[in-house]
Amino acid sequence: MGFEYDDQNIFAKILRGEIPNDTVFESDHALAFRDITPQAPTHVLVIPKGPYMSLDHFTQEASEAELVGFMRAVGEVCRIEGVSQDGFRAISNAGRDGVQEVPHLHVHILGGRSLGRMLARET
Ligand code: DGP
Repeated sequence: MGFEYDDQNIFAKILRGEIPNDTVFESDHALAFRDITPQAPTHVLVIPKGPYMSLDHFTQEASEAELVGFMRAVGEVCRIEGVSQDGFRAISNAGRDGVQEVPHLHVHILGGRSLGRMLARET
C-alpha cells in the first residue's frame, strides 16, 4: 500500500512552527507536546519529525535512527510526566477504523488517573 502524506495537516504545521504548541520534549527525531483537548491529567502526543502517517507507514519507511529516536522519546515523556511508576496508556489511532483525526503519526500518552478498560463496547 502506498502512503500519501498530506503536509498541510495540523501536526506538520506544528513541526514547521506555523502553529504554537506546549512542548514537553524535543529531540532530533521527535516532538512531544500537550494534547489540546486533554482526556487525562497527563495527555501528551509524541510525533516523529518525519512525514509519516501511521505506525504502519513509519515502521515500513523510517530509518533505524528515526525509529529509535521516536521510541526513546515515548519513554522520555513517561519519565518527564512522572507516569512510569503508576502506569499509563499509549494509543496510536490509524486510518478510518482507528478514527484517526490528524494524518501524522502520533502516540497519545495518557496517565495520572485510572484509565478504565481499554475499549468501551459499542452497541
Ligand atoms: P487522533 O484521533 O488520534 O488523530 O487524535 C488527534 C488529537 O490531536 C486529538 O486528541 C486532539 C489533538 N489535536 C488536534 N489539533 C491539535 C492542535 O492544534 N494542537 C494540539 N496540541 N493538539 C491537537
